[in-house]
Amino acid sequence: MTASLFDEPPQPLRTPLLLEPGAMVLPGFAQDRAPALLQAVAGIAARAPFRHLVTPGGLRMSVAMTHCGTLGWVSDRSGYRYSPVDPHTGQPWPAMPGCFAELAHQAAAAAGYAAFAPDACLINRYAPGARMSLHQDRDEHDMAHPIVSVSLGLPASFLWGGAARADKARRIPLLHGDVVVWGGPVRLHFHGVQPLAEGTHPLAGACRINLTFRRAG
Ligand code: MD3
Ligand code: FE
Repeated sequence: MTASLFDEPPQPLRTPLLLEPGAMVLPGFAQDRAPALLQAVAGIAARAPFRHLVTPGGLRMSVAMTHCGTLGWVSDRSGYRYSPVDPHTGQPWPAMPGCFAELAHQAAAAAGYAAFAPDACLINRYAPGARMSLHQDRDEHDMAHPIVSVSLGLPASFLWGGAARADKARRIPLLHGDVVVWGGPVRLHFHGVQPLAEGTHPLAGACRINLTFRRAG
């Protein structure tokens, strides 16, 4: 008997995918640049260390965060806001590396957003067990700008909800090198990340890194 196409195991869909109008998945868009991106993350973290923010309600977030760009997202008893200074060091956040800005610009353009120029990159680090509960990103100044997210390292199960917190959420796998562009009608949708499964990634080790590029100011 000869081998046929139908003997192949089913492959996951790895072509650009419109989750819904405004949410475009670009599978593997950042894969070739992942080593350079991870190296840049290490350089940023050497100057602005990863830290676990405490919510205004007093809860320590399981995800560790740092930032680069002219603005970074901070949290304290008075609430969430963007700040030009890292409260941990008293210094400005590290500059956004050229490879970051270039990737964000190219991914946004591929999803139909011309001239996206982020001024902030939030860097999330998930260890096994870390999660992000359903929330909206609403601290940016102008919601007309999209958000570009880049997943690196261990895979995650992303929770994709709707305009209301109670809307049913879908689970979307996000793998190393995947990029998603979120904007327009879904810019204020609820979303989250399920607890990260145990594992070790050849480049990133026992963690997942997520970059979100924003126009915050
Ligand atoms: C949909 N981060 O940092 S990235 C966050 O994987 C955040 O670390 C998640 O949610 C992570 O705020 C998800 C995907 C993402 C980012 C921003 C969005 C999806 C979004 C903003 C609006 C709608
Ligand atoms: Fe978010």
